[in-house]
Amino acid sequence: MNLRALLRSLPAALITASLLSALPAQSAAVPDGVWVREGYQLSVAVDALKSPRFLAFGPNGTLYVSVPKEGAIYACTDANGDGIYEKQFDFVEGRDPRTILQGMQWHDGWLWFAQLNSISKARDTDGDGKADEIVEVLGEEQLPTGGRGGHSWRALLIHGGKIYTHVGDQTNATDEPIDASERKKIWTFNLDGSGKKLFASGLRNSEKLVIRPGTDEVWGVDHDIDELAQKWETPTVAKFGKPITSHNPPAELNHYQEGHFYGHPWLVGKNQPNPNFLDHPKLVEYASMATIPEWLMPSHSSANSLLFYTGDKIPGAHGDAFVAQKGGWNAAEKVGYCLSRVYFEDGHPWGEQKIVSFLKGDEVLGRPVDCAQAPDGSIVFSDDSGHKVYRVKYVGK
Ligand SMILES: [Ca+2]
Ligand SMILES: [Ca+2]
Ligand SMILES: [Ca+2]
Repeated sequence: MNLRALLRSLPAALITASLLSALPAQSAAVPDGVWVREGYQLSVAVDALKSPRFLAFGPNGTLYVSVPKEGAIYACTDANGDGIYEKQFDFVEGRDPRTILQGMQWHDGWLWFAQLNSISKARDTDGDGKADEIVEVLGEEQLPTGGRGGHSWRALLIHGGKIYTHVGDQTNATDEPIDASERKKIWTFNLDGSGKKLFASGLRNSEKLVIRPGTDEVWGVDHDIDELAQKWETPTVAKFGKPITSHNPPAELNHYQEGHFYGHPWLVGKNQPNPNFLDHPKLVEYASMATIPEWLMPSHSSANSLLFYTGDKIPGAHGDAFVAQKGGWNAAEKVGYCLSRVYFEDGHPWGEQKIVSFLKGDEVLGRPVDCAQAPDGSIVFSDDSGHKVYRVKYVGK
């Protein structure tokens, strides 16, 4: 543990962000055993953040990192452009950690950010780098929350004069009429918080929504269901383990379209019935309505976030997606724990390749949460178990 990490582990009352930022920058090392595809180089961009989650670049190249456990958004700057963000300070602070600060996007001079119970926008009007004007655009009474429970991360996307937001299923797979809950859906609002409208339904948990560049298409990755075959596996789990659940269902890359339904919880992957609902009276009706995923990823990879690459620093990658896969607990052999590249052609994915893997055999060396394209054409991604933001850069073979 380096000095910054040690300080971060102390109670907040004992240490301030300004003291941390006064320390000299250190280039922390990538853990031994992290695999990186040939041609790419991995380094630590920001070290010793407490479980960093989501990332957004500001118009001046400042990297904003949401740290829900501290109720803070850090601004991180890299003055000399070496990819090490040597200065970190609070841009927004003092939000209730229980409201899990999540999605962020810079739009029209404001950093928009989502919490479980609000969507707000913040800006710095006096140039000291800290937000001094914070406006709540949507409050708890207007937002689709549908009560507390699991999968409470709130996605946020601003595009085309609309706010897009989503909160996932409150349980693993809640069987209730489609209209019974505002969860498992994408909703849109006008930028002033008016005009609430249903956009899409049948999602399980899509923590980030993005626009495919040059289009108005909304895309996201959706977490797969846990314990899919528990009912059948439980009696023999000591002998056989979970041979069905370990490989099912797939994680999904979806193109979310207005008015469409995405199958959860009754259908998984490409309209495979969830075996727990084989007798559901509407199973086939739901299948006839459902839009299947554009791309499938390994079961329990916990594909958590994506970006579309618009740079020219990674050969052939313009228009491809990069996906942060946190990895899950439910597969017998660990899967995910990686950053992957999903190849696109004519607006559709056709292949996938790991770029960075944090699995060293069965050992987990990191859990990628969110990824973002840096202004210099490199990619940064957060690791909320290793408390770092990494940077991956194409250097050629
Ligand atoms: Ca630097
Ligand atoms: Ca300020
Ligand atoms: Ca689906």
